[in-house]
Amino acid sequence: MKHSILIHPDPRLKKICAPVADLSDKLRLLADDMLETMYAAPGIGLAAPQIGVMDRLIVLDCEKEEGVEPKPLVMFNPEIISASDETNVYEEGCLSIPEQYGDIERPAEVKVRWLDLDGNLQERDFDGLWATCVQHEIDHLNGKLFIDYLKPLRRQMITRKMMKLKRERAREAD
Ligand code: K1U
Ligand code: ZN
Repeated sequence: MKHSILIHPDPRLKKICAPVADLSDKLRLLADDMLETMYAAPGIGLAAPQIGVMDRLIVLDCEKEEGVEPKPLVMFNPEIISASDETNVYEEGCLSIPEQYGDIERPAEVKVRWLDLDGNLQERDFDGLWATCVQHEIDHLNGKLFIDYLKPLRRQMITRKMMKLKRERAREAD
């Protein structure tokens, strides 16, 4: 089932999410729903709080080449266990902040540990867009948005635009 994506500002996008204690079929179904929601958006990542679920769960698929098999990843309780000194700047977007972009500097390579759908611990190095995306999604679990890295004035401008967008969408739904 496809879910609707929360738009900034929303208090749920500012909260720290709780670790997942036990993997259940309900959580596996939620991960499936999140992948469906991400692909439909379309996006390359999605974090549970973006659909109003305050669990530490993210999904991502940064394989953008057409005709190539999708490479979905589902991560419960993801943790960055090391990060490179070398950094990368990428023009990031966010499904919770539609049509707004910003150049964000982050570590170029990260090692991430997480629980997979079978409850097995996984560890893998990410670079390129995968590294940027996994850091962006883990930030969501800690109530952090890419605009929090921007200068206050730019952040305020984007927030005002989003408030206007939400008012317009609410009026259309009436
Ligand atoms: O978390 C999110 O809001 C999803 C976001 C992830 C992200 C994008 C760019 C850099 C870091 C993290 C998106 O997927 S925005 C949409 C997007 O980037 C995209 C959509 C379709 C094709 C390719 C990219
Ligand atoms: Zn985002």
